[in-house]
Amino acid sequence: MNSSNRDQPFDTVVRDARIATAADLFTADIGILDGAIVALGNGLADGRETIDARGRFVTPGGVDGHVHLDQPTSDGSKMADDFETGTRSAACGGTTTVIPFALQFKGHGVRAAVEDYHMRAADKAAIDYAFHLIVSDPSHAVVSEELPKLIAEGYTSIKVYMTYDDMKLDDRQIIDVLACARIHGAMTMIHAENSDCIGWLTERLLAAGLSAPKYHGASRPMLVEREATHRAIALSELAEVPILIVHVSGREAIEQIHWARGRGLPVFAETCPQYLFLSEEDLALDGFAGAKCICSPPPRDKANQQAVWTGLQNGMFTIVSSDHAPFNYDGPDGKMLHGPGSSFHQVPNGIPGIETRMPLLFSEGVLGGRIDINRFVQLTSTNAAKLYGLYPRKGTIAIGSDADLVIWDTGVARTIRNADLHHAADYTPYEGHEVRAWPSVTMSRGVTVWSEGAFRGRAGHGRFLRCERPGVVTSQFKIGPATF
Ligand code: DUC
Ligand code: ZN
Ligand code: ZN
Repeated sequence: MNSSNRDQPFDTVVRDARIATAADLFTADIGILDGAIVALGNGLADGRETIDARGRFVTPGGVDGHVHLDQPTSDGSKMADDFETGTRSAACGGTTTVIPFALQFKGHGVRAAVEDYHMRAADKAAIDYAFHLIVSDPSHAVVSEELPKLIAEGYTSIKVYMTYDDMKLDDRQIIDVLACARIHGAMTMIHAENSDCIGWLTERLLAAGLSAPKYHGASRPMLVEREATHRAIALSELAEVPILIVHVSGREAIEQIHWARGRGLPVFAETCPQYLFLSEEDLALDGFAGAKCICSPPPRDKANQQAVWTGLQNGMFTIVSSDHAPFNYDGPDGKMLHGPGSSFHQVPNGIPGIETRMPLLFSEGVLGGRIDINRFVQLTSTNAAKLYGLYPRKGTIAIGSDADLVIWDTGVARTIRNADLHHAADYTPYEGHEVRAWPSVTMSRGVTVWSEGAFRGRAGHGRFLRCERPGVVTSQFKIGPATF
């Protein structure tokens, strides 16, 4: 890095970058002014700062479309990361935009959740952020008044749950939300697991004295996810609106998505690193340690891991998100909320992974020869920006886009250690995994937030992003009064 005088056309020039977008790979200089990319070309004049990227891949900053930060819970647990630590960790792993969830509590409004969530984020985020809305109580007032206004204001994605007593919707309620999403132009994300099957299986496991963390997997087998995935698809077909099935864990759910696409239905799919890099063996670790990997759906067997990799290769998956849902392992408000050795069904669901998402996929996906770098960019950045109405401001390297960039270091093997990560959780499920790629530099709107192995950003740099109505929704259906 070197500095020159102030009479420069650019604040920063990233020189000789091997630029990878969702479609292209080419070498050029990137000229940055006022936080945006203003020039791409060879032999650009120096900027006030020049960064030599010769021989290195430069990708758009990651858009992590599924993270939970400082999300209130109803069971007394507490997320380890707030907006400050969560976005710091994201930046250090190459992510420059996060989309966490403003959660509606039953009996309360969605707007109240949004206002509360803005207070949690303000002055804390180190990178840019938008909000999804979790709708747990789709009353008439919510679907006919609150959601339409919120969608128009830039909250254009909604998550609904088919399980968890405090959040689940029945089929009729899901249809109400989907119809609202269709009319007003929002993307609906669906957590697809059959709640009654999980309840029945859990009761039987506990009655048999089977309560160790590994039985979390037995309480939520693929059938449970497969049935709910199929039902979610059917409901979206009825409402004639695109959906995204989130955190898809294996073959049987993938088969349902494949089936839906064969019918021409606009069904999108997300998977997460835990379904590529963790398995049921991690849930079965000695003692209570398997609780570190309790998330839903659970990590499956190795054959399912392979099915998920194949889905990344053949286009079945649209995005790879972290589903960062950080709870400490030790302590009274995390995985041990009900004490060490508590039953699997009392353990808070979720694992940390916001910082490791991009390096793991670059390393095992791109450098491991499973996907090319364009597919990596699609899965980690571009497609999320498109699904959630942030493209082309985010998710690409183009003139006019925000200068959110990652310069990759692909030369050095590195072992993931929680001590080296920047989240506030007291463990990583990827402890000991070796990666061969890590961001050398992360830039958020032209500002270096990670370089030379240190966080260089600041709390409060991150801005709230109002999302456009996603093109994949509005291009399919005319926004306007319902046709039925
Ligand atoms: N679903 C999520 O999306 N995140 C954490 C837990 C869950 O069930
Ligand atoms: Zn979920
Ligand atoms: Zn989640």
